[in-house]
Amino acid sequence: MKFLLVRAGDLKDNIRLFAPSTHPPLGLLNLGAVLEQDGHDVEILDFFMENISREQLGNALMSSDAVGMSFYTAHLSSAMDISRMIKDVNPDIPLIIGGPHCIFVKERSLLDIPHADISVISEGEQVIVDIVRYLEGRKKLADIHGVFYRDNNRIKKGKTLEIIEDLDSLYFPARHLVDKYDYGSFPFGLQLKKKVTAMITSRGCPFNCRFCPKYDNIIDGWGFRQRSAENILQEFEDIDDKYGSVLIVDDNFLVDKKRALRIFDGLIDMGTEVELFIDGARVDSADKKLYQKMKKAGVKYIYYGLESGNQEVLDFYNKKTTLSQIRKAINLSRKMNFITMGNFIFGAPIEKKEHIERTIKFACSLPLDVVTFQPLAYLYRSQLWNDAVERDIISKDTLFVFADSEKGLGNLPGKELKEYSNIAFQRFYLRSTYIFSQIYRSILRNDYNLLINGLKFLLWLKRNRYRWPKQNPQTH
Ligand code: B12
Repeated sequence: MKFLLVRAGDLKDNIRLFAPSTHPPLGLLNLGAVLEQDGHDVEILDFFMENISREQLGNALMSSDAVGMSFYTAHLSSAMDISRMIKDVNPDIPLIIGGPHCIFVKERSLLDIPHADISVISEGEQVIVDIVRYLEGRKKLADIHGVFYRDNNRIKKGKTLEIIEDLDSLYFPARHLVDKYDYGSFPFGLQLKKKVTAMITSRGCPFNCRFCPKYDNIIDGWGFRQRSAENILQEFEDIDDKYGSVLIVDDNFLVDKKRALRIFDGLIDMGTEVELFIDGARVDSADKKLYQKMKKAGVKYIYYGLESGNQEVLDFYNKKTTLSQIRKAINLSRKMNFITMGNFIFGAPIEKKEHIERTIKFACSLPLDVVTFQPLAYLYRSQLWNDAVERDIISKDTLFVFADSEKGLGNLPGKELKEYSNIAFQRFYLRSTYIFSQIYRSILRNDYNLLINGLKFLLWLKRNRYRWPKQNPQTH
């Protein structure tokens, strides 16, 4: 059997500091590995990486027996368009959908994508094999765990979903399936050592931040599961000579310090030249011994969810971090010469203009290399979203909405929050101390990419996306 696996999305979405094009579709690579082990051929088309024409899709469909499509809620409309195109070309080809959107909205996913035949609302590694057995006529859909499917115009449910307890039992992602794509190209900004791939070493997160739509909020028993250090090191051995950089995309890679130390010790012993980008770090993991090991093991980039420069806002988000932990972590990261990145959010329900001003000042006081500021989003099934639904402020069909006092979400109008984000970018990056420190650091590193690309990014921002407001809303 030949499977065509598709990541829905839009090339246009890649003009961002942290864009999908930087990340290979790990979910599909895991499914690809399972399918190949089961004896099938697999082709991947990634709509974030190329403009795929109807003709190109049609050619791929001609040689395929089934299609699997993965998407986030943010890419629902692209998934709708692609599904329509698929069934236009071949109305009989089975279309299976999966990924975060399906997991979150469950049977609604088949209403969102009326052309899909089966929706997988769980981890896909076991389920995809069961679906193959169904397509081979050897299994009934009703007996498969974690699916919804169509039966005579009705949506039916398979068996209750099952969680994969032992993550070490999974195959490593079939990375060769996306060899044709060049991931890790941050459109403006960082220049990673090629070739770039990603890795995930755990599923779930032990924390409960109010803005995060955790799988635990909707799936009993999802929990926090980790692969063993040994298993992870084996994967590194496998990719060592093929890749220059690895993006580690765990929600929380450093949370288990013992495991992290074992991984870094192993990488040091291996003598790998691979550079690591830790995509999700918490400031409370910062520890000198651990960070020294990280540096030795090849960590070059670290990205923190910092969220706010106000303790009461951090507490409101249930972030369980403090401002002094933030300062300590960022200082330590700078000491290690990591390219240190952080994200801040504006618009918590308790936030007023003063809080935002404090966050911008706080951000400017930290030795960060890259900062992002964004208005708070109420994401489907986050605790924040649940509270707003319970209080009848948003409907339970709302998938995504930005904080906006005009909609009863917080104290500040959405438009103003966007303006604050723009102003914050400007205030952070256009400081002479920041510019001089980046020039100095570039000379030390003998690497001018961050500087050059950062400037390009700012110029682009100014021209294309954000219109800097003439007046700082603070003074309104
Ligand atoms: C890497 C990552 C990113 C990267 C890459 C994004 C991309 N489009 O590829 C970046 C940093 C760019 C990013 C951005 C965003 N992300 Co993100 N991201 C992740 C993260 C941390 C890891 C994803 C991953 O690789 N997982 C590992 C693989 C193995 O899991 P998987 O993809 O889910 O696949 C499994 C199943 O879903 C299923 N499956 C998947 N596809 C298919 C297809 C078929 C046919 C089948 C049968 C099964 C199946 O089987 C797979 C194996 O078990 C997840 C959290 C997480 N830990 O998963 C959040 C997550 C996916 N992101 C999320 C969000 C909200 C965002 C943003 C909207 C955040 C924001 N406010 O800007 C943006 C969206 C930007 C965009 N345009 O894509 C949410 C998704 C919520 C939703 N309803 O869609 C998640 C779940 C985090 C969270 N809890 O909030 N993200």
